[in-house]
Amino acid sequence: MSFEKYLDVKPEIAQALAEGKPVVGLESTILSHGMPYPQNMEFAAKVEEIVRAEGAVPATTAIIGGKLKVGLTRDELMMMCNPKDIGKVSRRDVATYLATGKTGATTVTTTMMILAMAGIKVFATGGIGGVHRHGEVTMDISADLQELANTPVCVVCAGAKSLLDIGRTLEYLETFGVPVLGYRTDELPAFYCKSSGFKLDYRCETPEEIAKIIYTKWDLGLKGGALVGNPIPDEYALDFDAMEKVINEAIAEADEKGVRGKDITPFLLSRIKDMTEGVSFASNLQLAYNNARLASKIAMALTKMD
Ligand code: PSU
Ligand code: MN
Repeated sequence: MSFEKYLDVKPEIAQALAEGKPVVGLESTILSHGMPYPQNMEFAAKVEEIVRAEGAVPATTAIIGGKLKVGLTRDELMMMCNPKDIGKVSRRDVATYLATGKTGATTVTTTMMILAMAGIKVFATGGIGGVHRHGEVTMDISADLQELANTPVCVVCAGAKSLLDIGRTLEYLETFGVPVLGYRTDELPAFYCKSSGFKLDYRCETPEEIAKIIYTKWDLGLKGGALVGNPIPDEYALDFDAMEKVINEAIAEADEKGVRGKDITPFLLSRIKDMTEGVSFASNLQLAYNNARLASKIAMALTKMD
């Protein structure tokens, strides 16, 4: 057994890690299945630039040619933006994609897996998966939550969309021992909206405070990751009730069409974008940039503790 032979770490990233410099992981499902083509191409390049501007090295992950890629070339990055023939890869799919050489975009789950193998501790995304509404009946619970329970990566997100059952998502994380930290907020943010109505137990005011908590967790030998909820900047935040209406409509449409399993999240994301005529997409971009900035600062603070 050895995962190293499957791992392909870009030289720039390997060097940064060897020198103890900050590296920030980024996922590719947000490109392939979370954002529309071709607008996602601009996002893919810009989010990496933002990490660099903060003084960290970006590491976007994907599965390409039988390898777990840590860091993509410009061409690979652009290839991941065109969802044709690119699968959405969760933990259960990894071995199949590696063994068959298929190209796969990594979700929060698989990005965490690959980052942990490479020794990267901080990861910026948009929103995580969670317990779906009526998840207590359908058992549709994102593998992202189990990964947070088991894999030592700190995930910076803008909370979870209210297309999920946010309350049950937090209950699940509590059961599995995942710290959820609010960055300058008392509530878990709801992606496009600054607050969800669900209180968090911990509010942190600085990236250093967050770094100290996760450092301590791992120093103790506790397994698993941590989740940071970073609210969308004021100027891009959308109205909760207005979004709720759109989301309810999108869910009803998914039910009617019988959309199931791993197709649900991408279906809802794309319907929400169309129904809000792109306003929600502009917010989506900004919250992801905002998370990349905070993740870079946390990664920087962590390098000073190690
Ligand atoms: N939520 C978003 N945008 C996304 C995703 C979730 O707002 O792009 C993606 C992430 O890659 C996440 C995945 O890990 O969807 C969760 O999918 P599922 O619900 O099938 O577990
Ligand atoms: Mn699911």
